[in-house]
Amino acid sequence: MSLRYLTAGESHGQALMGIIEGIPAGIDLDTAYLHAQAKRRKLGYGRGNRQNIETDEIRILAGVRFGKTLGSPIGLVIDNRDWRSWSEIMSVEGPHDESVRSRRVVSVPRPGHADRIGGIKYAHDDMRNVLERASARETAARVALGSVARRFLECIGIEIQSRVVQIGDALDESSFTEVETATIDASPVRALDAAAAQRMIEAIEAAKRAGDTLGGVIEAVARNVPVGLGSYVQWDRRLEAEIGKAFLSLNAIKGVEVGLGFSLAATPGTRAHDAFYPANGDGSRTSYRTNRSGGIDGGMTTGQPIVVRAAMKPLATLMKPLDSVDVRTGEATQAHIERSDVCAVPAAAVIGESLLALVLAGAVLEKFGGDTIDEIQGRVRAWDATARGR
Ligand code: EPS
Repeated sequence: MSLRYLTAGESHGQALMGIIEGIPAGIDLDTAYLHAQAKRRKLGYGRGNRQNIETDEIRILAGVRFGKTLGSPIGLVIDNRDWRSWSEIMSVEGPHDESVRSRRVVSVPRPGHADRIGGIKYAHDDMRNVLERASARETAARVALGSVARRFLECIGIEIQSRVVQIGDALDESSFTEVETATIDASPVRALDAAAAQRMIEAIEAAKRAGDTLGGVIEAVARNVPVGLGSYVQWDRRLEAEIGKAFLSLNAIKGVEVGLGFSLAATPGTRAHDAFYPANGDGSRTSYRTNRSGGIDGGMTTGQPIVVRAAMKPLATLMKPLDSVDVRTGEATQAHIERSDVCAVPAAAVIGESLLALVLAGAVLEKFGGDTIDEIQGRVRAWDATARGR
C-alpha cells in the first residue's frame, strides 16, 4: 500500500481530522498553503450560512518539521467553529443535563440522505448520530489531505484544476481550455462561460425561492501527468477504477465518467478513439490530436490530460421537505429540515481536485516509489526520457 489516509469527525463536533501516510520526505509544506486550498472549497454560489461561520484553518499536528515533510504520517486538524453552539448537544461525556438529550433529535429521515438506513444499521433512534458523520462537512478533511497530495504532485509538475459544467439544467458547453485557476475561482459557480454562469446563478436563485435544491456536473482535470501510471494487468490496478471509487465516495455523487464517457456509447468506433500521429516536436515518437479517452487507455495514463466528470444529485435536505415517516411513531409526516445549502456543486468541483490528487499521488508512489522527493523527482525525469523514446 503506497498511500493511505483516513478522516474522522462529526459536522458539529469539535473538529475534523485527517491522517495521510506515504507522502515522501523533503517536501515544503506549511499551513498557509493548506489553508489557501481549504478556502477554495468554501467558495460558490448557493452555500448556506455555515460557510460564514467556518474558517477551515488547518493545523498540522504531525509529520512536518521546520516546513518540510518528514516521511512520517501527516496529521491534520480543522476545528469546527460552530462547535461553540453545539458543545452540549454533541458532547463526548454528557449530557450534563438530561434535557439536552432530547434537543435537536432527528426522528424523521430525509429521503435520499443516509439518515434512515444509517439509523437501522447502527441502531440509532436519534438519526443525528448518522447525519453528523454522513454530512459533507467531512470533505473539509478530505480536501486538507488532498492538498497535501497536491503539494507532492506539484513537485513533479502535475497540475490539477476543476470547473462546473452543469447546475440543474443550466449547461456550460465550452471546453476546458487552459485558464488560470484564479479566474475559475473568481466565478461564483466555477463556470468558464459567463452566460452559462448567469444561467446557473438564476437556476440556484429559483431553486432557493422554491425551497428546492440543485445538483449538477463537475469536471476535474490533471495536466502534465507521466505516461504509464496505473496498469492493465490486474482489475484493481486500473487507474479508472481508482478514480471511479474516489469520486463515487464523495457525498451525493451518483455517476462518473472519464473522457467522453457516456457519450462514447453512442459514438461509432471510428470517431471514439484517439488516433496516433508521428512526432510533433515535443520529443515523443507519437502524438495525439484528440483526447476522447480522457487521458487513460487500458487503465493507464496516456500522458494527455486526465479528464473526469461526475454527476451530483440535488442535496437531500429540502426546505420544502418530502414525505417521510417519524420512526418513533410510524406516522406519516414531512422530512426533517436541517440548515443546509441550496447547491454545493461548485464546492464539489474543488473537492474533486483533491480526490484526483489523492488517486494520482498513490499511482505516482506505486510507479516511482521512493522515500524522499529527490528520489522520486529523479525517477520521474529518467522515466520521462525513456518513455519518449518508445
Ligand atoms: C451539510 C449541511 C450544512 C453544510 C455542510 C454540509 O451544514 P450545517 O448543517 O452546519 O449548516 O454547510 O457543509 C459544511 C459545513 C462544509 O464545510 O462543507 C450536510 O448536511 O451535509
